[in-house]
Amino acid sequence: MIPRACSGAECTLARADSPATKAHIEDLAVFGGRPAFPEMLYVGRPNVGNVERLVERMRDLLERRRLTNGGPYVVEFERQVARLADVKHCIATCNATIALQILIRALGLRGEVIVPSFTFVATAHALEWQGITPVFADISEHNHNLDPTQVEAAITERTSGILGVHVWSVPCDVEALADIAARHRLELIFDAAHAFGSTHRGRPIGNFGHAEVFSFHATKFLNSFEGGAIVTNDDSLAASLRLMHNFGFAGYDDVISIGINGKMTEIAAAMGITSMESLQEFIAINRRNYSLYKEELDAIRGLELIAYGDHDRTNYQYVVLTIDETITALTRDQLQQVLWAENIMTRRYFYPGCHRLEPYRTRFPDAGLRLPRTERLAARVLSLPNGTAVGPAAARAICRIIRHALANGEAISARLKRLSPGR
Ligand code: T4K
Repeated sequence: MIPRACSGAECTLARADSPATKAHIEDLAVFGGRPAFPEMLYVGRPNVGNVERLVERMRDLLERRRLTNGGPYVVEFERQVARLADVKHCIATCNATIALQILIRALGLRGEVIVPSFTFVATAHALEWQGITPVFADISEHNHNLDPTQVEAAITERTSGILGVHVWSVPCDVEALADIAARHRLELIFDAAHAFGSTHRGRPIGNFGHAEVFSFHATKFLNSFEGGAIVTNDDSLAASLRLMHNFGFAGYDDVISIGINGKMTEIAAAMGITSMESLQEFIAINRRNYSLYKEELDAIRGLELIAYGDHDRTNYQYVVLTIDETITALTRDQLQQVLWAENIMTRRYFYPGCHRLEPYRTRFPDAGLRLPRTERLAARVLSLPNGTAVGPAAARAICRIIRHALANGEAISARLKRLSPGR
């Protein structure tokens, strides 16, 4: 059920006397007009569930004086995540980056692991941090995920695994990747940071590969302030992961293997549980906004909105546009400049691709040659605000500004170039 309460930007817009109407290019804030939104509208604005319930839980855990180390809220959160993902085991962690590192280490990955470059840098860093070389494979422009053919072509005698990412919660081609992994005797794991609550052909994400990792960072549609989880159906892997995320402690005074501190705190789990109570509502709002963006922007030549497959359930968090500037006259970066001036803080996820960030760009200066689709996509993507802070009026207003900007692409582009000739 979508709450009726006017939320964040929606209220702001209503108060602001239809400011989003931009009849002429002079009305655009980038040229001195009044910004459409008096307050910033962000991609990644956290969804917050029932504040009273959260405060109750916080008071309870403070009164119990149980703040971390596997307290009752973490145990309950793990149970809920495992149930929703329909997996045997869930190990909650302090974030997804540490979760990936623990998983990589527990599986004994070494040498090279194949990953997309079109992902958040944490995916590559988790490998590099463990002394493993991330080998970037190109993606499919259709679903923004690893292209299995490119993965197979990147396998060498040093390859020990494949780390797929379900970017935007769109499932990877898990069947083809599983087939490649089996034929080459490689480990297959997934960075499912975006994909909590999503399914692939009716099976919840969490069930693919040897294990998958979720993120519950503040910017994810379901958050625990900071947090992550590793989920798996492998009993013995789960036991190693559980040990590893708590220094290797098997009991009081008994450390039986190397470990790290990757534990989730009780307060994070309390937030996670509170968020879980609103999960359906968050997805409904995301979906409503996504449909609205699609309806308003779909027909525009040169723009494409990420498609979510009909047979899969998804959380609809990411509203990702690709802008083909050979058609639109306005570049992606110029469109972002226009929108930022209106206080619409779009993001260029995932620009410029991990291979163009350090330490990878120094180590693999020619990687881009093997990643033409990643390069093309990274230059075109723009994420639009979604979530509970975006009401339908705000989403429509954003679309009107985008349409207005693109309809006047040539004039706006020329004027922006005159304003800042270097850009
Ligand atoms: N794998 C993938 C595929 C990922 O996308 C991520 C994380 C990971 C792994 C690692 O997961 P964690 O270890 O974080 O659990 C943000 C997030 O920090 C990051 O978690 C996320 N992906 C990534 C896509 O986005 P930044 O550097 O872009 O964050 P930042 O600080 O610019 O925030 C983004 C926007 O969100 C801001 O414009 C404002 C808004 N925001 C943010 C926070 C934290 C708020 O309004 N309130 C807030 O509290 O990385």
